[in-house]
Amino acid sequence: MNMFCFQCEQTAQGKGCTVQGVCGKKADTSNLQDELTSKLIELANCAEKNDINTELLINGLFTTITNVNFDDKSIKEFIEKVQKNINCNSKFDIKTIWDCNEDIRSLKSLILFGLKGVAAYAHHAKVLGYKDVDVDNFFYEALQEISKDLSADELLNLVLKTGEINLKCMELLDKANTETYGTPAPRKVTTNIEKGPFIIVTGHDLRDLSLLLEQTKDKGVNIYTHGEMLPCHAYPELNKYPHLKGNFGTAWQNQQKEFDNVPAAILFTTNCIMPVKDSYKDRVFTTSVVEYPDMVHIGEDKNFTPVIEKAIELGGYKEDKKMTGINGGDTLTVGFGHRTVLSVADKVIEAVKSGDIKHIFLVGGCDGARPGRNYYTDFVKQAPKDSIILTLACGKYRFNDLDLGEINGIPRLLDMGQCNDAYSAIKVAVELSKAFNCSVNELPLSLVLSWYEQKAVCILLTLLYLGIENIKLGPTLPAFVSPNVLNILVDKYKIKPVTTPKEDLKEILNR
Ligand code: SF4
Ligand code: SF3
Repeated sequence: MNMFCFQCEQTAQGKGCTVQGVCGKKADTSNLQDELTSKLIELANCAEKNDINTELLINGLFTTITNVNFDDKSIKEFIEKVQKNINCNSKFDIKTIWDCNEDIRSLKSLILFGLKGVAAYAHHAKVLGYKDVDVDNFFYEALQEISKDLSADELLNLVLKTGEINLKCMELLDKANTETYGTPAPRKVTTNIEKGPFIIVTGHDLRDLSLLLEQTKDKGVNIYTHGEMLPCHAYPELNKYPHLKGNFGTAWQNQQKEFDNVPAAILFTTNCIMPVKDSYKDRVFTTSVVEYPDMVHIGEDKNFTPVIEKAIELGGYKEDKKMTGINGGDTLTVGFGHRTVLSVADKVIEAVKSGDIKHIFLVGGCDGARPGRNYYTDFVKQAPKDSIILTLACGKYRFNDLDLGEINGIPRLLDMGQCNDAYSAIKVAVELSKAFNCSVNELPLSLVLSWYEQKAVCILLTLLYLGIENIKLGPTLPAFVSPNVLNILVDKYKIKPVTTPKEDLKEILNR
């Protein structure tokens, strides 16, 4: 059976997966995801805008993100649900986009993949009771538009509008997270694991973690974050639970090794789930839009009893276990969201003015399995001692256990949070540009980004919408960006692929 998917960074031969996904997605799953996307476009084209349809669009798009759902049965059920709400004869097949001329295909892909990322963030806000009418309406508008015959200029405008809407959506999620769980504050998190039963929670969903913490209170089961859940330790309403102990393992692509025979239950709240190995398949649980064949799925009632019982049955490690990050450190510091960083803005501004801080780097984005990502570790290690590094998302596991020291009491490595906390980095950059009375592009600030899946795409579109120039992007450029579209990005935004840390640092610091 054939398939076509080129939405993530690890796509086969840098062109597209056509037989089976490098991520492990089978051709029939990929084709079902295409069918679901086609149905969502039909729904956007003819259904009335209401909460039920909006939720179908958001959750449907989220389902098709890389490493979210590998379960044909649940995708088929979702397609049926969408079909029931389509009340006109509008037919659309996503394959017509894959077959377009390469520039139109490229622009429509940027919109569709970016929209998937926005859907993930909108989903997390919605489960906390937060929504924004402009964000919700854009799901209908963007899906309608990409099914039309539009010019490259019209599509380019829609690409930037996707970035604009994502900014609104990240702002909404920031509000949802902080109003619900408090303002993140700096906190040290251990990578060591205490003896006794434990649950590893991975993904991005704060509400799932909060509900699990409540359900495990006084049960003798400890909770450890994994991957993009690490920043949860910074939220007062989450870290108030003494049994939220620390962080297990590193970024998503190491899970098959790190979960091998682990004596704990593992709960996936979102991506990135990889094909589940036999050695731990009896202890993997999914919830929300994540599903994997034969794994127990926790439904909307969020009754985590099977997860808790499994953790108790497995019993955890017999003795405390020392574990480290990839550079050997066992302490990670989190909690430098925009409110914390801006609370010491005068210190940062003073240090920049006095020359104690010469440069600020944002080294952030996704991690991934392919070679070439050591670039980010090396970049941070080689960054001059009078620079500070802001970071976010799961790419930080390449260097977040390094002790980079401080400048005038400000830690040199500031973890701003999950990928959606790119919003924090943007807030900080805008405030600094106001303080220095210049544009963001004139600040001594450089963005060195790593991408993997579609949330990184919407963040990139937000940065382009804001007119941010000179972004360095790696480890490779998206396969869905055609040479002509790349030329536009290079001409207009001076976006560049990463080369080597040495070359890139030289170029940035001499600019
Ligand atoms: Fe290939 Fe990525 Fe699509 Fe998986 S998500 S099939 S690896 S392009
Ligand atoms: Fe990571 Fe999958 Fe992108 Fe939220 S968990 S950033 S890759």
